[in-house]
Amino acid sequence: MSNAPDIGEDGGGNDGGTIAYVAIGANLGDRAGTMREALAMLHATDGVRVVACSSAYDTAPVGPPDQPRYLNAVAAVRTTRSPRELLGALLEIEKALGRERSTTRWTARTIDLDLILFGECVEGGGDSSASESTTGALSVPHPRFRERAFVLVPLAEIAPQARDPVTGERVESLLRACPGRSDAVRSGPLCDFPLG
Ligand code: A4P
Ligand code: MG
Repeated sequence: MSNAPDIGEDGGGNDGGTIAYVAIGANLGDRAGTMREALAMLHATDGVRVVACSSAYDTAPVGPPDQPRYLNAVAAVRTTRSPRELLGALLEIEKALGRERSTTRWTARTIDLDLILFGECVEGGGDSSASESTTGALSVPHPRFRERAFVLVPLAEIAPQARDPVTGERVESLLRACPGRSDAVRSGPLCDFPLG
């Protein structure tokens, strides 16, 4: 079951914060356990509250072959932090949970936290497929989220009406156009603490 309170369609906050969406993925170790720890750490971050979380979905890896299947989910957070500060917090949580980066892209990982949408913010290649990911510079919206079923399926569960500020498309419409959307298998609830 998802836990999806009323999140404003415009991505703005109704109490001074901004709604942002964070994709959570793992395909090494105790996938669900590490993802739950990441969620709890996100919720405990100054200026960040998890307000909704999708179910976890079991998904086929996109990228190099011969890596385990992923568990994926998306959390909605309300935050008073800037996009860069939020990304910094995500990177800190990944590090604390033992994420090791490979020089090869899209390889197996214990935890991956990607900033998908930050209100209506468009920054740094959010509208291109550039190779910004290796530079560490912020790109929001995440440049590949429109083609990733492992992001759009859980995102559509909690925020079908959220809008991509680059294309103006709603998440539910991006999902309808996304190949592989029916391959994500819902595996159960993820968040194990009360939200809001
Ligand atoms: N960075 C810049 N903007 C952002 C942003 N909006 N969110 C920088 C997150 N990071 C951002 O990240 C590399 C650098 O991007 C960071 O230093 C950060 O400062 P990374 O986590 O090492 O890169 P990545 O996750 O391997 O690649 P990418 O391009 O962020 O993610 P993708 O495209 O989502 O691919 N298959 C399944 N089934 N499920 C998955 O979750 N994930 C990937 C990652 C591949 N295949 C997958 C899955
Ligand atoms: Mg990442």
